[in-house]
This record gives sequence, C-alpha cells and structure tokens, in this order.
Amino acid sequence: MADTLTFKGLRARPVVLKLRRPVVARIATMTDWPLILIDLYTEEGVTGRAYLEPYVVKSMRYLVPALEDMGEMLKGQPLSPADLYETARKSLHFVGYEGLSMIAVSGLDMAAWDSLARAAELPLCRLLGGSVGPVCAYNSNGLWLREPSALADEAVALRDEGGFTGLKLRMGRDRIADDLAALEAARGAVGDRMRFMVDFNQGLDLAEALERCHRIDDLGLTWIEEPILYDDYDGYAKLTADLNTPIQIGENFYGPRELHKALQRKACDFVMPDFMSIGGVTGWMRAASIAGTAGGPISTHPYPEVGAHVMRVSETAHWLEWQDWGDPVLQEPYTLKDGMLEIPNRPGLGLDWNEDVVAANLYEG
Ligand code: SMN
Ligand code: MG
Repeated sequence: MADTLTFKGLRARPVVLKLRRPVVARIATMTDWPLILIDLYTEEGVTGRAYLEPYVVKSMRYLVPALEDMGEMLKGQPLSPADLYETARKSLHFVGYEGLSMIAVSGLDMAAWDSLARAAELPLCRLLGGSVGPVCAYNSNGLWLREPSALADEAVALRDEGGFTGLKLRMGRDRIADDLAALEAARGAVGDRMRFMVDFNQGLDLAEALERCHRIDDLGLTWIEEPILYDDYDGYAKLTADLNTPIQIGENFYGPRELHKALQRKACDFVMPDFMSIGGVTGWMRAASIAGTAGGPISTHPYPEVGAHVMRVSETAHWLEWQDWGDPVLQEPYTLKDGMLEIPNRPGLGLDWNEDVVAANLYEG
C-alpha cells in the first residue's frame, strides 16, 4: 500500500444511456440518462473511480470542463479528500458553491475517497470504520406517472428485481383519483406488507399539497416525498406539522448546511441527501452526523454503490434507494438479496468501467 498518494490528473467522460423505464414525473420526462465517468489518477498508480448522474444531458457540457479544470488545479496535491474538497469548493466560491459547483466537487470527492480506499486495499465502508454487510434497500426503478392499470404488473416486476420489501411510487397526476388508483393497483398486486414511499417530485403548490397529502395521510405510507418546491421550507414546515405521515426531503440539499437548516426549521421528518448535491462522501459524512445527532432517519438518493458504503457508518441509516440505471457501464454491478444491497468485498467502491458500453454510448454533444 502506498503511504501517501499524490493527485496526478482526472479524466471525465460523458455517456448517455437509454432508460429502460422512462422517467415520467410531474415536472419532467426523461428517456435518456446522462453519466459522467470520473477516473482520478495518482502518481503512485492507483486510479479512483466514481460517476455523476446530472439528470440533464446538456449539463455535461458545463460539468465536464469544470471537472477538468479541477483536475488541472489539483495536480501535485496530496490526495486528502477533505483538503481537495475545500480547495475545489473555494475555487468556485464567488460564483456560489451550490448547483453545478457542488456537483463537480462531489464527483471529485467520491473519486478521491475511492482512490484512498483502493490504496488501502479496503472496501470504502471499512476505511470509514465500518464493516462489510447488507444494506436495506427499496426499489425506485419505476412506478412513474403511467396509467394506473399498468402499475400492477410493474409493481410485481419491481419487487422481483431483488426481493424488495419497499417500492417508490410517483404521484402528481392531474386528478387525485388517478393517484389513488395507482397506489391501489400497485398495492393490490404486491400485498399490504410492501412498504410504499410516495414521491411528488415537487409537482404541487402548497394548497394542492395540503389537500392531496391529507387524502393519502391514513394509507400507511412510509413517507411522502417532495410534494412542493424543494427549498420552500416554510411550506414544508406547515406540511410536516399538519400530517401524520413522515415528510421526506433532501435530494436537493446542496451541502450539509442545507440539511441542518431544514432540520432546524422542522421542515421534514426524514432526510435523503443525494451524493452529487450533498458533497460526495465528505458532504454525506458531515450531513449524516447532523441527522444522527438530531435523531432524524437518513436515506440515500441514487448512487447505490457509494450509498451502501456510507450507510454502514451512518448512525440513523434508514433506506437505501435502489436505481440500477448506471449498471450498463459497470463491469460488476452490485447485487441484491432479499431486498438488501450487498457490498462486494473489493477495494474502494469497486467500480470499473465496461469500456465497450462506454465507447458505444459516449456523448458527443
Ligand atoms: C428521482 C430520482 C432520479 C431521477 C428523477 C427523479 C426521484 C427520486 O426524485 O427520489 O427517486
Ligand atoms: Mg425524489
């Protein structure tokens, strides 16, 4: 194992994959899924790998150069994720360290942690002080805003993708009755013991949200996610106070301080930071400490591989969100058993690229 690692350079490659089940949410429809594959090179020959999934294909035109700039700036620096995070974040501070700036920093950070764990020849969860073991996951690959009758078969298929005990279902159709029918169809097919997480993807205004959330408040849902715009903490505080079902937010927290603010303002019951917004592994560990201290359950948002590792060391770890949309670019995707994600006994995150798939799907935009 190398005693010290030195940052040598970074390669960021944009790829676009077709989604098997298109994303159909109240605020957007997506048929394509963008990924930026990051290889972080060190002088000592260890290569760290991580990816970003920035939702909007054309955003890769700005994110790839931002990552490449960081790669140039950090050449020759010791490979300390905390220091690299600080330097990269501060380099863009004057244009704001949220949004695209934080997404680029997060990608760099995840690849840096992977390098460190690979050099130590330990799975990342062990480097962080935890152990390799299973992580409780729900399936979020489907149940978008399709006609309710189509959701019965889909719910069964989703359950069977990994013996899942929880499924995410999206709401926000024009008529409340259709949302209720969608839940009924899915639940009818998989039974009452299946946990359902319901996501409105920010599609409602506060008045609509109050009405719709009350209509589903006694249906035994595990949580109601993002009914209104992500940063309307006053609205979220009202919903959280008014409803029995836990309110879940956090995929749009840009940095740990945002999670702190949301908890202080009682804007939610549960939090679920996304790795590209919260600040990668460094941002997650800080956010998870805040959630743990406050006693708030913390769940992940995509990036199931890095999510599995950090959940093993998060005090209030709740549910891991399983989405397999990046699997085609991986040589060995993670596997599931009885609804639990299994961490492979490989150094780091253990992600290596399937170069044939990468070559066939490079984004030329
Ligand atoms: C979501 C995830 C990924 C893409 C679009 C929407 C969603 C979720 O908000 O939480 O799964
Ligand atoms: Mg969501």
